Amino acid sequence: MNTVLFEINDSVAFITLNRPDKLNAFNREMSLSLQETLDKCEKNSSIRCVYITGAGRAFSAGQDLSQVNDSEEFAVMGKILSEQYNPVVKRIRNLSKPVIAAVNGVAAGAGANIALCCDVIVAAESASFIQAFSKIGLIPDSGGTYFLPRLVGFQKASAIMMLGDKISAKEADEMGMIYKYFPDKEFEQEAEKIARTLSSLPTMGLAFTKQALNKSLEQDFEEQLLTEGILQQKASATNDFKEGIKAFKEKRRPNFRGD
Ligand code: T3D
Repeated sequence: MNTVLFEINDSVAFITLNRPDKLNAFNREMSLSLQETLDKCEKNSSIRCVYITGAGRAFSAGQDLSQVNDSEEFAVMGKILSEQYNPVVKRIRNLSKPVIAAVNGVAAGAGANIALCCDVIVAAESASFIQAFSKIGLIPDSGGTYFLPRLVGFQKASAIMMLGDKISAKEADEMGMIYKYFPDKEFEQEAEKIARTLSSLPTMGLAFTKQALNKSLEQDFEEQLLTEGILQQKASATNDFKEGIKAFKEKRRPNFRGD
């Protein structure tokens, strides 16, 4: 069975974490397969949005704990992070296309933090987010200590990570952890609609927006203004910018092609 399913529909790449009997917990194969799949998305210029979800009732329960047996295996965790999780979150942040996390069910541990590094995070009403690490004596990883305080503020992040609370989609929405949540019945349709909208926008402009946002996490105001200037110049050299201006003047909807 493929641990990661991949399908291109129009210009959206649908990636499904596929170990439903383990709540899509990550083993090495699934992490490496996800990395390869994200590389395919980067290389394929027909893909203009990437959609990540989980098979079955979960988004992902994080590291597969059934494969962690003793203290010897825990000793190699640094390696697991550098080979299995960090490359995934780095690929998502550096991908030159928007990535939407469609959190269909529980997202725990690294599963939660992989969702939290995506560009747009939407959830089904019954989904939840759990920083499960403290329950097993670990620290939050996969970029969680970077993104969560920036999303919800230092205090909320600190408490959520230490207590390992189960955060409902509604709570996650209210505290700014996610973009939106939808009733379960409408979730898939609504999440896909957002993905299709993203895929119809000026892809290069969105890539530059993503670069600017990445920089904003580490730069001061003056540096950020410089970055905006450089990236705006690049955006203004795209065909989609020309099309955007032309369509505005002709009072019609723009037809962006992503170049
Ligand atoms: O270097 C490193 O390795 C460090 C990397 C760390 C990254 C991490 O992600 S650490 C955190 C790992 N994840 C967890 O601690 C979460 C563990 N799971 C849970 O807390 C709960 O399962 C959930 C809250 C996610 C869901 O609860 P619930 O009640 O809906 O389902 P359940 O009954 O607990 O689980 C259903 C099945 O999935 C069950 O299997 P069974 O009994 O039906 O055969 C359960 O064992 C399995 N499962 C759930 N999570 C995992 C898992 N199997 C393996 N690994 C899991 N993480």
